[in-house]
Amino acid sequence: MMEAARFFTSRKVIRAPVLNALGAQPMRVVFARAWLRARKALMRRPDMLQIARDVQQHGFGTINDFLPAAELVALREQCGGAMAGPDPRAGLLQHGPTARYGLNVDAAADSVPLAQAFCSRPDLLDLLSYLEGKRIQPALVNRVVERVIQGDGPALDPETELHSDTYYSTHKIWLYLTDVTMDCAPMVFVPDSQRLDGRLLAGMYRHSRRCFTEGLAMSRRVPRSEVEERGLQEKIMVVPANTLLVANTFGYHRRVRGIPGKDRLAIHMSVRSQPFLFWTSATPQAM
Ligand SMILES: O=C(O)CCC(=O)C(=O)O
Ligand SMILES: [Fe+2]
Repeated sequence: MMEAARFFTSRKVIRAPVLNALGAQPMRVVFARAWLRARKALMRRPDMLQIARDVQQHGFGTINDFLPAAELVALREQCGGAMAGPDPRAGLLQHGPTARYGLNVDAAADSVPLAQAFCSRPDLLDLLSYLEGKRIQPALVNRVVERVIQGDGPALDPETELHSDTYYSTHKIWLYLTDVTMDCAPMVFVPDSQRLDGRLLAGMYRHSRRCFTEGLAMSRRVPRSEVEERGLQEKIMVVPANTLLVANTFGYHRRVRGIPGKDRLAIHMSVRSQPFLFWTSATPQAM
């Protein structure tokens, strides 16, 4: 019973070597995907149907010129101002030399009301709900103004390593407020890497077994050989400001190492729900 309960958690890997040896991890991957499909079949289709299809088929989708130009300018000014300091309420995640600030749009609604309004758009919540196959409550979405600043030095930014966030489909949205050039560490996504096949499942199996012996709690790092063997190729998300990017971060992704001092600014929404339930948990922890 205990063992079965562990199978159905949102933990990245089950801490039970026997279960892992028996292939519990690839089994969870297959079950979680099948269950997501079944839930989605019960959902109303979202208004943003084309990008929903792109994410379903290729693991990601983009929309250029998402907002009217004047709205983008106002949003960028407000968010840029709040992050310039940055606002002391912004949380800092230091990834090696890279500083990632996230200002919660609800906690800082007084300084970034436009960002809060953006994150409350019903069309975006409907899109997230459809992709997750369950009604996503706004309070359970991690909604931040995100500034990623490139630092100096030899340390590794772990997010520059190709990885898959967890063992089930999980979705993130960015609206880039500034142009994303090579210098400011664009995201890289491997189209179609979210599809299930034998090589992916074998990689998940090996990772789950190593996790226990090597004490790894991290998202699975994906070897280059796995990308090549699957016939896949990276796509670098160099995109102009005002691009909306939606990704299933079960798919392989990373960010490029940029030039020290360069940064990018975005509004970011993410959700990490319980894969086997019809509802989301109250822990919007989603790296
Ligand atoms: O900085 C990025 O674009 C991607 C970071 C990442 O790996 C993630 O958000 O899951
Ligand atoms: Fe990630």
